Amino acid sequence: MKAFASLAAALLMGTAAVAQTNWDMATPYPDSEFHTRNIQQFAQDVSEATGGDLNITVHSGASLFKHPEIKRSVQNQFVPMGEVLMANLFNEDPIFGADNIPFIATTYDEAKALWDAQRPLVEEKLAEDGIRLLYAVPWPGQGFYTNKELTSGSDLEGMRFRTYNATTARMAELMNASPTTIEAVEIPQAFSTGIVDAMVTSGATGVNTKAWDFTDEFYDLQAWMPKNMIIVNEAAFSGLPEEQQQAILDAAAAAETRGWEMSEEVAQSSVATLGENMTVRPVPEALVSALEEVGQTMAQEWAESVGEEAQAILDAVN
Ligand code: PCA
Repeated sequence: MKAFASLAAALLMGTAAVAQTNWDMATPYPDSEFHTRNIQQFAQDVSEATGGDLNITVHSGASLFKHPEIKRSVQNQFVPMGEVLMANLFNEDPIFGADNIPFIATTYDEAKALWDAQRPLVEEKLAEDGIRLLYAVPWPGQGFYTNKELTSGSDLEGMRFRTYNATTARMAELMNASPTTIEAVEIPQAFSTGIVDAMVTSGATGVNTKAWDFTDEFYDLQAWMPKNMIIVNEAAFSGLPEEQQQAILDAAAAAETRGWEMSEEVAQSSVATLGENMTVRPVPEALVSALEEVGQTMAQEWAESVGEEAQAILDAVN
C-alpha cells in the first residue's frame, strides 16, 4: 500500500513536470530598451494565459546568443524563440531590408503601410527556414550622433561611423564616411576605445547608451524606422498543446499593437531627454538632401536585388 502511494505520488509529480514547459528566448537589446520591456510583458501574458504551463525566460542584451547568431539559433532549435533586427537578414534575402532605406517610410503610418506590404513576404521567407514570425515593432526614426557640427552631407566625410548592419554600412559608405558595424550593447565601449566617433541610431538607443557621454550633437533625421521581429521555431511551436499556441499568438498580437504605441511614445520622450543632455540641432537642409540622394541610390539597388515584388512594397508607401 505504501509502495503504491509513493508510486502514485511519483507519477503525479511526473505529470506536473511534463505539463510545465520552460522556454528560453534570446534577445539582443538591454532590459531598459522599450522593445525588451514589451517582450517581458509578452512573456508574462503567455505565462498568465497558460496558467503557468508555458514559461518564457527572456535572455536580454545578447547574453544567450550574440545578435548575428540569434536567427540561426532559432532555426536550429538551440533556442525556441528570439528577437532579431529584421534588416540584419538582408544578406539572406533583401526583402528583410525594406525598412532600412533612407526616406522610404519616415512616419508611423508609412512604416505600417510598408510592414503590411512586406509582412507576407517576410513570413514566407522565414517559413522556408522553419521559422514563424510572431510580431514586429519599429524603432523610432533614425538620426545621426556626432562630435562636430554638421552643415552638409560632406561633413560626414572620413568620420568613423558606427553602423549596425550591412545596409547602414552601405549608407555610411555612400556618405563617404567610414563604417564599422557595432552592436547596440557595445556602443559606449566602441566610442571610449576610439573605434568610432559618430553613429546612426534612434533617440531610444541614444538615451539607453547615454549618447551624451561620448557625442555632442544629435540630428533627428527620422530617416527610416527599422523593425525588430520576434520569431519562433515552427517545430517547437507546433509541438505545443493548441491552447498554448493560441496563448502565444494572442500575446504576440497584443505585443505588436502595444509595441508600436510604445515606439511612438519613446520617439517623443527620447528626443526630449537628449535635448536636456546634449545639443539637438535642427537638421540642415543640405544634410537632408545629401541623404535623400543616398536613399534614392539605395532604393534603386534594393529594388533591383528584390525584383518585381519590390514595386508593390514601394507603391504601398507612396
Ligand atoms: N537601435 C538599434 C537598431 C536601430 C535602433 O534604433 C541599434 O542602434 O543597434
